[in-house]
Amino acid sequence: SPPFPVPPFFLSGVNMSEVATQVFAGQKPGTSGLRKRVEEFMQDHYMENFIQCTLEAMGNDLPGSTLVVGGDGRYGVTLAVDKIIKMAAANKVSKLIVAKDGIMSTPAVSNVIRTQKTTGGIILTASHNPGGQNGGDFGIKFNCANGGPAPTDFTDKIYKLSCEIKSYRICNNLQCDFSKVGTTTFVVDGSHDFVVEVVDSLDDYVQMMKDIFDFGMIKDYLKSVKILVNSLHGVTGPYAERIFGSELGAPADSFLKTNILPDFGGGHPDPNLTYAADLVKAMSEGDYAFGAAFDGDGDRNMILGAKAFFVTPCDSLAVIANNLELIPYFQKNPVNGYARSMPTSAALDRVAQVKGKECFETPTGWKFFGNLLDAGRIALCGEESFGTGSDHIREKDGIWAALAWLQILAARKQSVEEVLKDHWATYGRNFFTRYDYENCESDPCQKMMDELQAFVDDSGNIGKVFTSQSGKSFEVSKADNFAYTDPIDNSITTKQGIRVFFSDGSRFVMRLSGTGSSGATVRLYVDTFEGDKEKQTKSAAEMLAPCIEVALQISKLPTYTG
Ligand code: VG1
Ligand code: CO
Repeated sequence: SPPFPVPPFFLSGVNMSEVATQVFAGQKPGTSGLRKRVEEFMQDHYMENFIQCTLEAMGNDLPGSTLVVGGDGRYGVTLAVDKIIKMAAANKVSKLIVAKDGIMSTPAVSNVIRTQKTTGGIILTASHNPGGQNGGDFGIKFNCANGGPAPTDFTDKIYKLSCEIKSYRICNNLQCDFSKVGTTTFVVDGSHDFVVEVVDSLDDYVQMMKDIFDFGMIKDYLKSVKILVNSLHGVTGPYAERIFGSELGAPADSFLKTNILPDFGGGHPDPNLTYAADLVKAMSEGDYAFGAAFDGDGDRNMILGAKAFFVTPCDSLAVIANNLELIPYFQKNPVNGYARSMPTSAALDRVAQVKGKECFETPTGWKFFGNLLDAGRIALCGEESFGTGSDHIREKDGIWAALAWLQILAARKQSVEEVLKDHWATYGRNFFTRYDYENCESDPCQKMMDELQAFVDDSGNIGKVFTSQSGKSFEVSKADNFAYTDPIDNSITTKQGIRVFFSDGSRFVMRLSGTGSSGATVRLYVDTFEGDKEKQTKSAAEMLAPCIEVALQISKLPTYTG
C-alpha cells in the first residue's frame, strides 16, 4: 500500500494488463461446459485462457455487459470467481453480479440472469462429477441472456478462440471481497467504471419457489409425513434447509449432507441409487414417506417413496406432466407441450398424447430445450439423467422437482408408490435402465461407435434376429444415429446416439458421454413398453435383461472395453 493516505476514489482504481499466454489443447466444451481434472484446470494460465475466450465469444455483447457469477462450492470455485472478477474488469464488462462466497446453484444462477435481465452468466461447476484438490473435476460453463446453457455455435466459438489465443486481459491489482453482500465500484485505468454487486445466494430463488408452489399446502402435508433430503455435500444444502426446513417446517433430522464441502466429502455428488446409497438405506429402514437427493450444482434430482421405492427420472417426468394442473404456476401459465431428451423413455409421450399436447424429442443436454422453452412450445421437460425442469428458468432444477412431487402428493393424498401404480395402470409402463461404462480407453470406444455406425447404415440389418441366452428373440425394426432439427431455428445436430429399435417395441441407445474429464464413458440406455398390468410390477432388471444382453452382442461392448 502507498506510504501516504489516499482518497477513497483511488482506493478502487485498478489497472488492466495484457498477459502473454500459449494455447492449451482440448478446451472444448462438452454437453455442459468445459470439465477437466483440477490438476489440468489449475495449471498456470489454463483457467485464464478459457475465461478470456468465453468473454471474447460474446463478441459485441461483451463491452458494457452485465454477467452473473456463481458456483457449486467445489474446490477451485473461489479462485475462479476471483479471476473472473479481475478479467471481467479488464475486458470492459460493466457489472458482475457475484454470488456471496461464490456459491449459487445452477438453477438459481439461471433465475438471476432472467430476473436481472443480464447479458449472461458464468457457472463454476462440474456438476455431478467428483470434486476436490486431489483427483476431482472442475468446470466452467456459460449461460446466455435467456438463462440457459450456451448453444453449440457459441461453445464452438469459445473452442476456436482457445486454439488461437496469444494473450489475456486481467486487472491483477483488483481486490474484491465477495464474502459480504454489497456493491463496490472500481475504476479501471482511470477511464471506465466496473461494478461488483455481491448478492445473497438464496433469497431470489426461495421467493421464486414460493411463487410457483402452494407452500401452505405443502407445509400442512409435511405435518403428517416425514421426508429425507440428501444434498450430497453439494450446493443445495443451504437451499434445502431453508426451503424444506425453515419455510416448510421439516425438522432437523430431515436432512443428510447439507453442509457444502469442496470435495463433496470424497463422494460423487450424483443423485442416483449408487451414489446416494445412504439415502436409499435410511429410506428403506426408516418411516419416511418421501426422499430426494440432488447433485453438486443442484440441477439434478432423485425421487424416492416410502421404503426407498425408486421413481425413474423418465417416470418422474411423465407423472409431473400428468399432474401439472395441481401446481399453482401451471394453473396461471399455459402448458403447450413437453419435451424429453432422446435417450429418455417415451412415458412422457403417452401423457402428451392423452392430453393432446405437443411432445419433442431432443438431443442430450439441457441447451436443446432452450429454443422450445423460449418459444412457449413447451412448459415442462426432462432427461433420464435425473434432470427435470420447466419454463420457470432455463436449467433443470432439483429442488423444483422435489417441490413438484410434494405438491402432487399433498394434493392427491396418495403415496409415491400409489401415484406410480395409478400412472402405469392408466398409461402402461415404460421400463428403463441406463448403464455407464466409465474410464474406458477412448480409441476402442471410438472404434465401437464406428462399427455401430456401419451397423445402422447397413439396411440389410433390418429384419435380422438376435437371441438372448434366455431364449428371447429381438428382430431389428429400425436403426439410425439420432439427428435433430431444431423446430425453432432449424439448426441441425447430428450423431447424437446410435439407436436400435426392435419389433416388440424395445430399444437400445448407445452414445459417448460429453461430460467426462478424461478417457471415454459409454452410456447404454435400454427401454421397453409393457401394457400388461400383470407384468408392470416386475423389476426393470428382470424385464430388460434379455434386451441388454442383445445390445451387448450387437455393440460388442465387452470386447471393445474389456
Ligand atoms: C450428462 C447427461 C445429460 C445431462 C448432462 C449434464 O451428459 O447424460 O443428460 O444434461 O450430463 O448434466 P453426458 O454427455 O455425460 O451423457 V449435469 O447435472 O452434469 O450439468
Ligand atoms: Co448438475
